[in-house]
Amino acid sequence: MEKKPISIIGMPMDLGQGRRGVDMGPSAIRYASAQSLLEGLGYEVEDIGDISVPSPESIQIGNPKLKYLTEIKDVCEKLSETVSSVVERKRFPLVFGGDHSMAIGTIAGVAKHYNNMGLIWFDAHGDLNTGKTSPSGNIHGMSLAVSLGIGDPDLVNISGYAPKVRPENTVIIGARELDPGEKELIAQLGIKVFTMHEIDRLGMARVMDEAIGIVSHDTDGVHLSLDLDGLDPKDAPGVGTPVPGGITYRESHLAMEMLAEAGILTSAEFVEVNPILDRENQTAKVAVALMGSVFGQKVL
Ligand code: B3U
Ligand code: MN
Ligand code: MN
Repeated sequence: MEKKPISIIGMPMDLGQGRRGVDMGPSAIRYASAQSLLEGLGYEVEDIGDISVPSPESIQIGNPKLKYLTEIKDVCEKLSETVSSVVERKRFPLVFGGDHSMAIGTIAGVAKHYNNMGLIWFDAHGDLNTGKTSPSGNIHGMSLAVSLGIGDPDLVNISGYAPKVRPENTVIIGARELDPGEKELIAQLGIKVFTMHEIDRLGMARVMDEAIGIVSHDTDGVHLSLDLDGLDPKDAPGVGTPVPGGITYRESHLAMEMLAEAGILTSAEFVEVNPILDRENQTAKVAVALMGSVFGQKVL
């Protein structure tokens, strides 16, 4: 497989959720030696640094149903531009986060370069709320809906086009906590969701075969948005909203290895690493180990 040069971007964002610390995720992932691992696998890697994100102490929360909307829109526009310029330079954007509202920016930046982009949303949650259905007002629980063109127009129209992805090209893997409005949207849009039930019943290998089939059917690029809370909290404790009964370390590696074998990914982000809630940087280390598998690391 061709080893496309990689550009790392940090998104030290914590405005989209309720707990401080996830803004330090990019540092923790860098500290876990992401760049040297990828270089060891034979990639040319540049780190273009962090997008500048205001701290919540310096701004107002605004509308409680869409907390920090203005600032999240602004920083997602910046992230989108940076990600887009990486794609223009024929490099692979690899974004470290940061809360999952950042996916609005990452996806806005990549999807404009594809006619029909596939999307893998690896997460305990659906992130399919809107300002109307969200129980929290936290925008990290809305980022998939926004990318599908549903929600607040300021977010939906970031980078001047919408929607970014189509429901038939989207899969969710690892879901085990969905709000009523999210379930309605899944039924309405017909999004394929591999909940923990399907993972237990079919096994991760079959789930990934099916997921890869869906996101690569008639698409010309595939983005991986990996929320570390998709994993079981025993394996990835450093996340803001842990949900028991998640994807194991081994299953998640198999999923990443199968993506590497399929050779379909054109961009990726690893999000929701919260070093304050973590134990000895375990969750950032898991994120980096999974990146190794995504980029082709094998035992033999
Ligand atoms: N669905 C809930 C909780 C949540 C979403 N994403 C995360 N937590 N990480 C909400 O607030 O939208
Ligand atoms: Mn998420
Ligand atoms: Mn989640």
